[in-house]
Amino acid sequence: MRQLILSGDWRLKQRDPARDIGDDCANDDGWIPACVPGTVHEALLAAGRIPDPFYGLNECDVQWVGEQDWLYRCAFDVDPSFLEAGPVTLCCDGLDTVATVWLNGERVLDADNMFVPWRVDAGASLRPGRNLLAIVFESALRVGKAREAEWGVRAVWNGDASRVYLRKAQYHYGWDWGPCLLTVGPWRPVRLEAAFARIADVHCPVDVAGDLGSATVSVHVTVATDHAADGDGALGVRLRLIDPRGAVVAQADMPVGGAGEVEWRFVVPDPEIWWPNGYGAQPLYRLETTLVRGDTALDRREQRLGLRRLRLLQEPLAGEPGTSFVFEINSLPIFCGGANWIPADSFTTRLTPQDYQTQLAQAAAANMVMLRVWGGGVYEDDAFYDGCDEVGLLVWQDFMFACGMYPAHALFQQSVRAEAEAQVRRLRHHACLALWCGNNEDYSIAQSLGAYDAGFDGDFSETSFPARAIYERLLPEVCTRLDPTRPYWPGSPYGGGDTNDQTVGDRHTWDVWHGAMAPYQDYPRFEARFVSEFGMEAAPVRATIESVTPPDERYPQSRTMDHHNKSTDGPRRLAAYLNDTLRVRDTLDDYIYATQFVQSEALGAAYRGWRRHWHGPGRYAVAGALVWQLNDCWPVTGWAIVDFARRPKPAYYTVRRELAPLAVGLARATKGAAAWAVNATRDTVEGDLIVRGYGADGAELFTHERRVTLDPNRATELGAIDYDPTWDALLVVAARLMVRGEVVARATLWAEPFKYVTMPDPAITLEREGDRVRLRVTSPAKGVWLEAGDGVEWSDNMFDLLPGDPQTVTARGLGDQPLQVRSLWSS
Ligand code: BMA
Repeated sequence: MRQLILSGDWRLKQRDPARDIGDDCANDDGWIPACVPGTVHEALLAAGRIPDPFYGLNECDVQWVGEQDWLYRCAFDVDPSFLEAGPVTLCCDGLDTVATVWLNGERVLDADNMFVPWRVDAGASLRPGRNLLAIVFESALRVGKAREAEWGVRAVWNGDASRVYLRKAQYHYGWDWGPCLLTVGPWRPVRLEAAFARIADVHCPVDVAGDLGSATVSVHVTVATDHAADGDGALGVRLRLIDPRGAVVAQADMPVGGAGEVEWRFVVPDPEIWWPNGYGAQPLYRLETTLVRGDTALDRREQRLGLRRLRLLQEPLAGEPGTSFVFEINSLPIFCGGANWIPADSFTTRLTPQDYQTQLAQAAAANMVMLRVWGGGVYEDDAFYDGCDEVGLLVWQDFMFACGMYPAHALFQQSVRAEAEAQVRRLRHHACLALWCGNNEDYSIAQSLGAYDAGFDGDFSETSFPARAIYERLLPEVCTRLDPTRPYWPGSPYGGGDTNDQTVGDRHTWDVWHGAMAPYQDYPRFEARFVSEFGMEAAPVRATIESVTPPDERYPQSRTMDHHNKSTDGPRRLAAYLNDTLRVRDTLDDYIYATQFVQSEALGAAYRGWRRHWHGPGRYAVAGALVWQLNDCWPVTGWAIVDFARRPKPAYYTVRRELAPLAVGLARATKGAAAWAVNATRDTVEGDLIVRGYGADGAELFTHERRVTLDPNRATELGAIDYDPTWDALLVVAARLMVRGEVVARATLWAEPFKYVTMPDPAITLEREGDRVRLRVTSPAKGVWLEAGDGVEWSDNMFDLLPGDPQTVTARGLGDQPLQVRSLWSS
């Protein structure tokens, strides 16, 4: 197979509807250079035709871009030898979204799904020498509105309602954390393929035995041939399975039969097993598939395979109603601490493999085990899934539907089927992929409209929730047929008669922040079998704010700050949580710290409270917690724990501590406090629990010490810490879990709310030695936040410091940079 990637001389201009396409292409006015893959906004930005949409209020000034049609053109040369290499196919791997493609004036493709890789025969239109490819992109907004006018207005949360009619990334329409930037463009490569025969598909499901003693890789290769080339030597497929060190562990050579299907089964004894982050290594085998004719290799595919065993267990629980929702990997139940992932930029074509590596490394370093690719974004780039395979992050993969009452008419379903088949085929070989999920919150919005009758199982097209035909019929059929080894889940949240059921399936716990705006301290009681969303807003890191905020707008309630908080009543809800928790101050730095403090406390309470319910076999009452959200697509005050500039917010470190293999927890109890610890390792851990009570002046009021045994892979209750909870003098109770003399985990329980506590400045003292910083205090310090320049990797941050328990953090890259330290009561 020969390939010609059309990434060279692309031009772009606004389409002139008064001209026919030929004239418009020929007319030299108005063209600007364009990158492919890329988007119109990026080209206009590069040409200085629009301001940076992220800066200030500029988003409002660039909406016209989404209302226009745009014309791309690319002139390219084809060598005659290319045409001799076989029939030529034009491949448009991703067109956003409603596009018409013209090759030398011939209309060769009508596309209207951003998630479908389009392939059309280019033979008749292509010629040796100079060729012209033109792509017209229609305004998604206009097309959506037209379909809405024809098919009816449908309900949505977030963005313009017409979005449900377009198979386009839904967050482009604006979301409660993102700007409305209705991009258009070839967001994936455009290329020509010439081949008489090629590898059309390789399916290689892996089956690992329960005892992990062997693995079977069943390989199904589909070869597409053009019989014009028959006769000069038989077609064959060579398979090679290569171990993580590069040694060929098995190979096979097979002739390609008439149907073009080839099957082979490799059995790997004592396989190197792929484990999620924190549970072992992520060895990756390589499966090489080569299409040969005689000694000539015609085409080649390589896939990296992690050999692991995956099950989703929904079983009765001892002493609890409902059923569990446990991901079992390699016969080991795994508590899935992690986060929701959204597209890491409004313009994903700007992202580099390095961007993905950085963010995935941040997630893995935070002891996360799972990321959920959320249904309002995109099926991510290969670099994302490759990265998750490499660092051991399991992926909960939504199909791209979010917060809407989607149509389900035949044309729409046809488009969705093509999309689902293409994406399942593309992603199914990844070891990281743990679950296919039908949509995000479409059952929630349907339920809120009274349109969801869980018991109904008839013809959904006759109901006011026709999209069930997609989530409960179309998508499961595609997944079962093309990827039978992986579980499918109809939606998130889903399970039981009520999408908010706490005893079955997954749940979006928004009782805190949305809905009742419950205090974050109540998070533990909003547990569920699997919490797939929850969150608290916080401002980004100051440097990120400054990157998009004019100097005179750098105060908490400025128009620009409000514009960069997209949540419904976002600034008001934040103000409420700040008011409930802290003494409000008015500088931007105080506001940033205060919002980040509350986010840190809130997420800590949630993870700590829910992981306590990971009680062991038959009692995994809460088996996962995925925070909304890991990342951002632009600079914004929002739920992310790592801001758009990849700068971790304080909550990032709190999450990391709460998801550490060993963690300890304290909670108020009638006669003092209750303590527990989590041991996520596969070994029993012997240690010491030391619990001290301190007064505001740092005086030690009591100490409890006890030997503890922590069984593997569960939370263990460590009993009561008795003290008089009304003891005014008592400010904070602090627990340390010690193993072999080392502190492996800490927890604190403070008198709350913090706004009622008057404290002296804790006078934090720092000793620096290279990249190590040792901190100590004489009186309790809450929320110690260390800051220096970019690029410093903190081993820990945003922690509490107690007298007699100094802490040392490593700050890789700190060098002799100035260091700021602040805490809740430091002036
Ligand atoms: C859930 C998510 C997103 C949303 C978030 C915060 O609804 O699925 O749609 O951004 O909550 O409101």
